[in-house]
Amino acid sequence: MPNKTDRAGGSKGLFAYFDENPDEADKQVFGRVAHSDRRGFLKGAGLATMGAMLGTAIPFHRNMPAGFVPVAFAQDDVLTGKDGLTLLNDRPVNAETPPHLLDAPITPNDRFFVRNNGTVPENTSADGWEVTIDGMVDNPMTLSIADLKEQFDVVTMALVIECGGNGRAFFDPPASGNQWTYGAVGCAEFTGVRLRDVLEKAGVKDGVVYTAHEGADGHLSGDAEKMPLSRGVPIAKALTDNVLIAFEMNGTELPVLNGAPVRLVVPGWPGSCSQKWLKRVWLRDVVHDGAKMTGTSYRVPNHPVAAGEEVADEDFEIIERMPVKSLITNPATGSDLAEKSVEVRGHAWSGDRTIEKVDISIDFGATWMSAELDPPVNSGAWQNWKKTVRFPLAGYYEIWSRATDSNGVSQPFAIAWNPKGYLNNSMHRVGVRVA
Ligand SMILES: Nc1nc2c(c(=O)[nH]1)N[C@H]1C(S)=C(S)[C@@H](COP(=O)(O)O)O[C@H]1N2
Ligand SMILES: [Mo]
Repeated sequence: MPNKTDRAGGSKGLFAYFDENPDEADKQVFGRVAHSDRRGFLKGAGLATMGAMLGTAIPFHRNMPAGFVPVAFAQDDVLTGKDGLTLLNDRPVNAETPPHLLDAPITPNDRFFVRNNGTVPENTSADGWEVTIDGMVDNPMTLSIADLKEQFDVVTMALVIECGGNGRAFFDPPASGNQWTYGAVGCAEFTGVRLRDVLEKAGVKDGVVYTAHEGADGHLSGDAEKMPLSRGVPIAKALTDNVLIAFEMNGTELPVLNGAPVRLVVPGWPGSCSQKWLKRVWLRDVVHDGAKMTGTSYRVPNHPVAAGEEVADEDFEIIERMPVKSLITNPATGSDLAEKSVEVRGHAWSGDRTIEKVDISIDFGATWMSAELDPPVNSGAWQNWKKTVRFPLAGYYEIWSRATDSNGVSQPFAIAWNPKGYLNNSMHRVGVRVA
């Protein structure tokens, strides 16, 4: 098997290469231009060539999601330690989890999605790693991971991280960026110390407005002066008691792709607030203006806009809490069900709020049934729900789920369009055939 990364555009990454110059990329990867579709095999065309590369046919190719790259291809090395994730981009690495692989109440490390904006740091060893707390504090501090463990209460909490762009794939007109469908979300048990305790020890000065987070990852350009991502949160959010500086995930060290050896976890807010490979938390007297804090990044219009409408820069506001949402993790979409009844299961979450109810429909929303809903195991965790559903006849059904949160807000049928495709919390629909 040739080394695709070297042959197809060096450090650029296969996906970028196919986007920019599909014909040339096809030629380099396959030795000729793939038939028909100019977008190359990664976009779902060129299955014949994909099969040829594998040296065999792909009988179930119809089940392969768009953008899916067989793990047998060289790119699997960018997803080391991950199981069944769909790679959306290889540089930076972005991979989501198919909903049925998120069925467990706690997302295992090998199924936790990956959203990188830059390159993974070369050294992610806990030895010698330090996190600096500075800016508007009385006592700036530099702490090793051992210091964090010794000087502060160590807590374990189940916390949801969801990318602000989860669901972007369904926007029309399309929004640029990673085409996440459902799986840029997970809920893992994180162990760490409360950011609040650390900030209080450092002494938060009057007049602090915002945190600014910095990580050790590199900018894609290779420019050491540039950061791929540096976001922050209002100081009040940083001081809530479920915001962690985490050094373990599900009882073991963090996977490198998920921010080893230490990351922030800011549950309920866009995943981009949860800085990975954390090096610094800087307290500022202004709203942080780091990489991906300004322009259209993680910002949405402050008034309703029509699909495709241009929005002026001053009309954007920073996304804070994530909206109410639910996910059906059983059955998997496309399933053939042998029985006329099935246990429908999934999770639901809503930013800083709790979920009050989850309703299920199998008749395209005409009637709804309440699911059994568990309370969150702690604030910031998603809630598990289940409902055994009986289908009256054989045939095709869609199972829809709709969560309602503690403020009485439910998921919409349709997406409120915004230019960068954030915050799509429309109902999850799963299609099944009943025998
Ligand atoms: N240092 C750093 N932290 C980061 C990012 C990044 O690119 N660099 N991506 C952010 C974004 S946009 C998201 S959605 C989450 C994803 O966390 P995960 O990759 O562990 O799933 O990490 C956030 N933290
Ligand atoms: Mo994100």
